Amino acid sequence: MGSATLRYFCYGCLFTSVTWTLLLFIYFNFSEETQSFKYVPIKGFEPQKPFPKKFYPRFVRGSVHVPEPQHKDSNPLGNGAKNSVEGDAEFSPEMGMIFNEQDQEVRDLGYQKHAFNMLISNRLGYHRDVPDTRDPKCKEKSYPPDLPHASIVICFYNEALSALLRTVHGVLDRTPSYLLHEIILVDDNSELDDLKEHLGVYISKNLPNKIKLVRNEKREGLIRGRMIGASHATGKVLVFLDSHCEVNKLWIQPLLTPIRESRRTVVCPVIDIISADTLTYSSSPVVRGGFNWGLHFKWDLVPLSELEGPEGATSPIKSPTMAGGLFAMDREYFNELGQYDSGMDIWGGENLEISFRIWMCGGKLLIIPCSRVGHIFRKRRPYGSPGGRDTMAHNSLRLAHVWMDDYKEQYFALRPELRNRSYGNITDRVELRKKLNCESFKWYLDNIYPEMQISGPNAKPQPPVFFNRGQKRPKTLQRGRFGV
Ligand code: UD2
Ligand code: MN
Repeated sequence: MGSATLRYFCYGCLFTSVTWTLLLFIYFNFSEETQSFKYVPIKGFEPQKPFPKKFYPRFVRGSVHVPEPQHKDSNPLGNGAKNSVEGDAEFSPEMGMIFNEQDQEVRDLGYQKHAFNMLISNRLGYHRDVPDTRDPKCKEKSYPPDLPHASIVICFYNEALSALLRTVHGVLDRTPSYLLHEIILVDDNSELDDLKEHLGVYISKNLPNKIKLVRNEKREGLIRGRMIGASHATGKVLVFLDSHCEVNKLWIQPLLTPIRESRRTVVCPVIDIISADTLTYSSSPVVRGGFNWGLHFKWDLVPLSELEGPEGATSPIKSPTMAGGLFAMDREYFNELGQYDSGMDIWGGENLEISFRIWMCGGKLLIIPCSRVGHIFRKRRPYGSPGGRDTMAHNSLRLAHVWMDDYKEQYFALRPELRNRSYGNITDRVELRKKLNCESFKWYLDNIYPEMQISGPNAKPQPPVFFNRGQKRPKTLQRGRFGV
């Protein structure tokens, strides 16, 4: 009798635990929260499919808020999952999981306001290691000890606080202190609450004195914003970064070295890709900047002739244009060369304008393969311009009229509606071009960008261009990788 009771008791326990296991299994595998991940493209997983079952959560965690000051190795999930990655970037799927409504809200708000996954950005915190994406030969290079020190200028408008502070801490963590003269943050009159008092308090309480915050009283746009930042700078070299970047190992020494050799050399790092959906950091191929007659920036493969030197793929590469966001330049040279066109508004075109100006007025623009900086590539620009104006067209018109001589007709052939559009006063910029004794646009095309195809009556046969044979067309060569 006793043993039968014990047997039924054991069966009962077994039945209860099996039922609970089943119920929990169904809850975690088929709840709406976990299903929402199927829309998050994860590197290495097929899009539109849910995570493999083994990555589903086993228990529910609290929400993650934008963290308070963090030490280098802390992880806001508090679960031992690594923020850092060695070698190839691996995504920890837990980082993107939604455990409760608040997580869902942060994620939705992030996509809406910043066009990237703010939930993951917040969870990554302010410090993370990134994979060393440099060519192995870069590790054998050494740099002079007496490099000029740098002022880093970072303009931001309504940036996600975690992305902005990861940009700042990344610079602090991976730049030797003697080369970092200061970081100047220019708030372009952001409206988001946590960029107001909270950011000011965070900086004064937790960051060294060399981090300065300048607030614009009205929205200026990134072009005048950078000029304002540069006017506060006192370092020998200016380094401009977007507010959602992560610098890589030994990033600044290779940029400062060519500037030390020649103050008229302007340099850009290779821009690695930080995914907007997963925040994974991955390597970009070494490509160079070009443009098309619509005056859009584009990436081009590097001609073989540029790769044939003794240092091969690690030597600086001449680039006809820059992407715009990430570059370094001697500060006095920046001023001499006319800074930027202050008549340009909000976003667009300034990168081609400064590129043409550098080459046409006696400078040099190089991409430095051993310097790498990651940038969050969003699928759309998350902000507009006051009055919804097309600032890209306005800025492009200004640069076409100042720098492109008769070749501006190529632009108007594609954009006839802009031919009679007003573009403000360009007298100062035309005078600057004269004062600096700059070359013609034809000189630029013949000598710096002979690959540019000219359509219409000016067309002439193009010299053959040899690209790396068999090289797969890199993803970054697609148009529209920068903003929209
Ligand atoms: C690319 C460049 C960007 C700029 C732009 C053309 C890279 C990686 N990025 O677009 O630097 O050259 O092409 O103009 O090469 N910002 C302000 N005020 C504004 C608007 C933007 O401060 O009114 C800030 C913004 O927060 C960011 C930076 O300017 O830190 C660049 O803006 P973006 O990230 O929207 O530009 P992006 O990367 O699409
Ligand atoms: Mn950007």
